[in-house]
Amino acid sequence: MIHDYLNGLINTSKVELGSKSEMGVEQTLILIKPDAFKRKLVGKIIQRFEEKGFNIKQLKTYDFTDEKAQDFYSIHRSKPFFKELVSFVCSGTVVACILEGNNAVSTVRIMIGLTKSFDAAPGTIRGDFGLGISDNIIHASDSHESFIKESSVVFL
Ligand code: FUP
Repeated sequence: MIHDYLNGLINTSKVELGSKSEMGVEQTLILIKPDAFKRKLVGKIIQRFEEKGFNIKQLKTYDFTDEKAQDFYSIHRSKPFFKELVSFVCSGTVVACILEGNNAVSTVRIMIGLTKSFDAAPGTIRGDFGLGISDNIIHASDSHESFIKESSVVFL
Protein backbone atom coordinates (compact mmCIF):
# COMPACT_ATOMS: atom_id res chain seq x y z
CA MET A 1 0.00 0.00 0.00
CA ILE A 2 2.80 2.37 0.85
CA HIS A 3 4.13 2.03 -2.67
CA ASP A 4 0.90 3.46 -4.04
CA TYR A 5 1.85 6.70 -2.34
CA LEU A 6 5.19 6.75 -4.00
CA ASN A 7 4.11 6.23 -7.57
CA GLY A 8 5.14 9.63 -8.77
CA LEU A 9 3.71 12.85 -7.50
CA ILE A 10 0.69 12.39 -5.33
CA ASN A 11 -1.21 15.39 -4.07
CA THR A 12 -4.14 14.26 -1.99
CA SER A 13 -5.13 17.70 -0.83
CA LYS A 14 -4.18 21.32 -1.17
CA VAL A 15 -1.41 22.41 1.18
CA GLU A 16 -2.85 24.45 3.98
CA LEU A 17 0.27 26.21 5.11
CA GLY A 18 0.02 27.47 8.61
CA SER A 19 -2.86 25.32 9.71
CA LYS A 20 -2.62 24.78 13.44
CA SER A 21 -5.65 24.25 15.62
CA GLU A 22 -6.22 24.74 19.32
CA MET A 23 -6.58 20.97 19.70
CA GLY A 24 -2.85 20.49 19.18
CA VAL A 25 -3.16 19.21 15.64
CA GLU A 26 -0.21 20.47 13.65
CA GLN A 27 1.51 19.88 10.38
CA THR A 28 5.21 19.30 9.87
CA LEU A 29 7.48 18.55 6.94
CA ILE A 30 9.85 15.65 6.55
CA LEU A 31 12.40 15.01 3.83
CA ILE A 32 13.62 11.49 3.30
CA LYS A 33 17.15 12.31 2.20
CA PRO A 34 19.09 10.95 -0.80
CA ASP A 35 20.95 8.33 1.25
CA ALA A 36 17.70 6.77 2.47
CA PHE A 37 16.04 7.09 -0.92
CA LYS A 38 18.96 5.29 -2.61
CA ARG A 39 18.83 2.56 0.04
CA LYS A 40 15.08 2.08 -0.61
CA LEU A 41 14.10 2.91 2.96
CA VAL A 42 11.22 5.19 1.97
CA GLY A 43 8.45 2.68 2.66
CA LYS A 44 9.82 1.68 6.06
CA ILE A 45 10.21 5.29 7.14
CA ILE A 46 6.77 6.43 6.01
CA GLN A 47 5.26 3.35 7.66
CA ARG A 48 6.58 4.47 11.06
CA PHE A 49 4.73 7.75 10.82
CA GLU A 50 1.54 6.10 9.61
CA GLU A 51 1.67 3.54 12.41
CA LYS A 52 2.19 6.33 14.93
CA GLY A 53 -1.06 7.86 13.72
CA PHE A 54 0.02 10.75 11.50
CA ASN A 55 -1.93 11.55 8.38
CA ILE A 56 -0.14 12.15 5.12
CA LYS A 57 -1.29 15.46 3.66
CA GLN A 58 1.23 15.78 0.85
CA LEU A 59 3.78 13.38 -0.59
CA LYS A 60 6.09 13.64 -3.56
CA THR A 61 9.51 12.88 -4.87
CA TYR A 62 11.60 16.02 -5.29
CA ASP A 63 14.94 16.92 -6.84
CA PHE A 64 16.58 19.96 -5.24
CA THR A 65 18.39 22.49 -7.36
CA ASP A 66 21.36 24.20 -5.74
CA GLU A 67 19.30 27.39 -5.45
CA LYS A 68 16.34 25.65 -3.78
CA ALA A 69 18.63 23.74 -1.39
CA GLN A 70 20.38 26.96 -0.34
CA ASP A 71 16.98 28.52 0.32
CA PHE A 72 15.72 25.46 2.23
CA TYR A 73 18.80 25.45 4.48
CA SER A 74 19.28 29.24 4.58
CA ILE A 75 19.26 29.24 8.40
CA HIS A 76 22.58 27.33 8.21
CA ARG A 77 24.18 29.61 5.60
CA SER A 78 26.95 30.78 7.93
CA LYS A 79 27.78 27.30 9.26
CA PRO A 80 30.98 25.50 8.18
CA PHE A 81 28.97 22.51 6.97
CA PHE A 82 26.58 24.53 4.78
CA LYS A 83 28.24 23.74 1.44
CA GLU A 84 28.44 20.02 2.19
CA LEU A 85 24.84 19.99 3.39
CA VAL A 86 23.54 21.66 0.22
CA SER A 87 25.66 19.42 -1.96
CA PHE A 88 24.40 16.31 -0.19
CA VAL A 89 20.71 17.13 -0.43
CA CYS A 90 21.22 17.83 -4.14
CA SER A 91 22.99 14.51 -4.68
CA GLY A 92 19.83 12.57 -5.44
CA THR A 93 16.08 12.42 -5.24
CA VAL A 94 14.37 13.04 -1.89
CA VAL A 95 10.83 12.31 -0.75
CA ALA A 96 9.04 15.30 0.76
CA CYS A 97 6.04 14.72 2.96
CA ILE A 98 3.72 16.86 5.03
CA LEU A 99 2.41 15.00 8.07
CA GLU A 100 -0.47 16.06 10.26
CA GLY A 101 -1.33 15.00 13.79
CA ASN A 102 -1.18 15.95 17.45
CA ASN A 103 2.02 17.81 18.31
CA ALA A 104 3.44 16.85 14.92
CA VAL A 105 6.53 19.05 15.10
CA SER A 106 7.90 17.81 18.41
CA THR A 107 6.69 14.22 18.12
CA VAL A 108 8.24 13.76 14.68
CA ARG A 109 11.49 15.29 15.95
CA ILE A 110 11.54 12.72 18.76
CA MET A 111 10.91 9.95 16.24
CA ILE A 112 13.81 10.96 13.97
CA GLY A 113 16.45 11.15 16.73
CA LEU A 114 19.61 13.19 17.21
CA THR A 115 21.31 14.96 14.28
CA LYS A 116 24.43 12.79 14.35
CA SER A 117 23.08 9.40 13.42
CA PHE A 118 25.82 7.59 15.33
CA ASP A 119 24.58 9.32 18.51
CA ALA A 120 20.88 8.76 17.80
CA ALA A 121 19.11 6.29 20.06
CA PRO A 122 18.00 2.89 18.81
CA GLY A 123 14.31 3.05 18.04
CA THR A 124 14.64 6.41 16.35
CA ILE A 125 14.83 6.58 12.57
CA ARG A 126 18.37 7.94 12.47
CA GLY A 127 19.38 5.58 15.25
CA ASP A 128 18.08 2.55 13.42
CA PHE A 129 19.12 3.33 9.86
CA GLY A 130 22.18 5.58 9.77
CA LEU A 131 25.64 6.47 10.95
CA GLY A 132 26.22 9.75 9.12
CA ILE A 133 25.85 13.47 9.85
CA SER A 134 24.85 15.21 6.65
CA ASP A 135 23.81 11.79 5.37
CA ASN A 136 21.49 11.31 8.30
CA ILE A 137 18.50 9.73 6.57
CA ILE A 138 15.80 12.28 7.30
CA HIS A 139 15.04 15.92 7.94
CA ALA A 140 12.10 17.20 9.98
CA SER A 141 11.01 20.78 10.67
CA ASP A 142 12.11 21.96 14.11
CA SER A 143 9.30 24.53 14.60
CA HIS A 144 6.04 25.69 13.09
CA GLU A 145 7.90 28.61 11.53
CA SER A 146 10.43 26.23 9.93
CA PHE A 147 7.56 24.12 8.60
CA ILE A 148 6.04 27.17 6.89
CA LYS A 149 9.36 28.20 5.38
CA GLU A 150 10.42 24.70 4.30
CA SER A 151 7.03 23.77 2.87
CA SER A 152 6.97 26.92 0.80
CA VAL A 153 10.34 25.99 -0.73
CA VAL A 154 9.38 22.41 -1.59
CA PHE A 155 5.62 22.49 -2.19
CA LEU A 156 4.72 25.94 -3.56
P1 FUP B 1 18.61 18.50 12.51
O1 FUP B 1 17.58 19.54 12.82
O2 FUP B 1 18.68 17.38 13.49
O3 FUP B 1 18.49 18.00 11.08
O4 FUP B 1 20.01 19.21 12.64
P2 FUP B 1 20.48 20.70 12.34
O5 FUP B 1 19.34 21.59 11.99
O6 FUP B 1 21.39 21.11 13.45
O7 FUP B 1 21.39 20.50 11.05
C1 FUP B 1 20.82 20.42 9.78
C2 FUP B 1 21.64 19.50 8.96
O8 FUP B 1 22.98 19.97 8.88
C3 FUP B 1 21.73 18.11 9.53
F1 FUP B 1 20.74 17.32 9.13
C4 FUP B 1 23.06 17.62 9.07
C5 FUP B 1 23.88 18.87 8.86
N1 FUP B 1 24.91 19.07 9.89
C6 FUP B 1 26.22 18.79 9.58
O9 FUP B 1 26.51 18.37 8.46
N2 FUP B 1 27.16 18.98 10.54
C7 FUP B 1 26.87 19.42 11.78
O10 FUP B 1 27.77 19.57 12.62
C8 FUP B 1 25.52 19.69 12.09
C9 FUP B 1 24.57 19.50 11.14
